[in-house]
Amino acid sequence: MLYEKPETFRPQRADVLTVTPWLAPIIWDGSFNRNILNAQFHQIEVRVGLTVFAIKKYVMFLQKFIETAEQFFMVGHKVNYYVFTDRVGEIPNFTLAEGRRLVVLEVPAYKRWQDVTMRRMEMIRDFSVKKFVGEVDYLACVDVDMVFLDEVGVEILSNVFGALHPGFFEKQRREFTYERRPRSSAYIPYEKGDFYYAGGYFGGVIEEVVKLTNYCHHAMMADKAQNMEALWHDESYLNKYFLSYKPTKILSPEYIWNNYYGSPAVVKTKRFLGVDKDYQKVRF
Ligand code: UD2
Repeated sequence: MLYEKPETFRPQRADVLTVTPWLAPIIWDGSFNRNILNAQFHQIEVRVGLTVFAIKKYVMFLQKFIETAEQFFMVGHKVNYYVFTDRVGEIPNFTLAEGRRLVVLEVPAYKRWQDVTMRRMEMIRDFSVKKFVGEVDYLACVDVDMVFLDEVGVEILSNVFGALHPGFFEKQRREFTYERRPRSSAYIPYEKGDFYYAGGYFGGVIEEVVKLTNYCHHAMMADKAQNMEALWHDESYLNKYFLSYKPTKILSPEYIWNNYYGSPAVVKTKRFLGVDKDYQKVRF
């Protein structure tokens, strides 16, 4: 394969931070060569699992999610879609490309929407240990009310990764909506914090995903035992986890955009976009 030599004195992106102080790359468009990465990951025949929850009415988002994932997610690689749902009978049939399969996992539906989103941690942990570990090398765990608009490939893969929340990547520490009550297990004081990570995107090798989800689930249960729930639910606990256990790769907000935040110049492509939804209608 032929490609341009990397130039020591010419950064690939000079307008954004592309590496953290703990030396984790931050993935922005133009900062990597997908062909080089694909060749590396084909050599190890990487297998990627994509977990997604379609509980109750959210099953309506699955069709577009999978159709667009077939166009843009890990094209050319082995992919297992793991669909967690309480409505097995409503999962449409999909025609998938070679090397890709969809696995439906029947799980209970919690009554409150907050519990639906938070309990994802426990379910991902449990299925990782009993199933995913033997089937895939990496997991990416995302929201379902999303569509892929551009390529999301092996550049996202790393030991443990998170994504910058589109609403906060330009903000200061004090403006992050971390949980600020010291009693909560998700508590982060105002003088701490690196980034504000989106709840709807994390992943890594199975062992790391088990560590992350187990930590978050236990933190949630500890809060529940004292009648507390962190401000932004699973997202708050995820942010707490990443403060102590730094991600080894961070995805720019291209990977979890929402048009509510407009189109800033640094975001050169919107790879994965939130679908507008009427919260009242879909959650209740
Ligand atoms: C944000 C986060 C989300 C979570 C939540 C916590 C992003 C893009 N999203 O989204 O990950 O941290 O805040 O408050 O960062 N779900 C169902 N059925 C339901 C309710 C939820 O399947 O009845 C699943 C579904 O996969 C959905 C996810 O839970 O995508 C998160 O719920 P949401 O999309 O309603 O949360 P939202 O938009 O507040």
